Amino acid sequence: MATLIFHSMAGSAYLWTAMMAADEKGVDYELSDLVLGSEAHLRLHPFGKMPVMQHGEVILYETQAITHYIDRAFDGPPLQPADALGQAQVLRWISQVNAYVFPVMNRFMKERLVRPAWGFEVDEAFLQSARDPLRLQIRLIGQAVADGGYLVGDRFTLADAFLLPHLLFFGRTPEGAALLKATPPAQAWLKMMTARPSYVGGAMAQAYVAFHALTGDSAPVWTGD
Ligand SMILES: N[C@@H](CCC(=O)N[C@@H](CS)C(=O)NCC(=O)O)C(=O)O
Repeated sequence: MATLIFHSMAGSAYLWTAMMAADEKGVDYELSDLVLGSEAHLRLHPFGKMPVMQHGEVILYETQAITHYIDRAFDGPPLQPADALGQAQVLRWISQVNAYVFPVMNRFMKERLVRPAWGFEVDEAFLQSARDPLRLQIRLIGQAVADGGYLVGDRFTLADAFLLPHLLFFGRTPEGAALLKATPPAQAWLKMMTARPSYVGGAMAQAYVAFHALTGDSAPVWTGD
């Protein structure tokens, strides 16, 4: 049995963040598929979200808590700086991704690519209202990674693992591709992140390639090369 069990559906962006943290740390894990909203799911996560992490007797939900635990409980490269400001900047980015990036980028990508592919109506008003926040977000990301290459400092941290799934899939939309093209540091960050062993061959990379078959979009397919 693997050291960690992630209870989740395989296509969860937050699961991929947790898996990336475990891969970066060198901790093995397995996926235990859950049925969204089932009794078993709600026993593990009272708010019905995913992923939930299990480590022996320890059960944790909320990806920030899960990844922090993985970083602190196991040997391996630290995934957060030790100094107060560096750690605060990682926390600030995780909060920024959870509060602002995820709700806008993820929904934009779904409205723009997934809903039309499934034949559902698209919320054009949302797409319009998201344009300015998205421009701001890409500008802030570009500024953050311009110096050290990573969101915080010059090495991979949990902040990068939180942002990656959202920027990666947003980059498949025409608007995301255009914003990335206009923001070379953000594009360079994506290229670097998708070359990491913790991405290549992992669940996020597989979902990313499979996504092309669903949406047929023409954005570049990051496979780590
Ligand atoms: N605050 C949660 C958010 C997790 C979350 O929203 N996960 C999504 C999948 S990426 C989910 O559970 N979606 C199912 C739903 O909202 O019904 C965390 O950090 O773990």
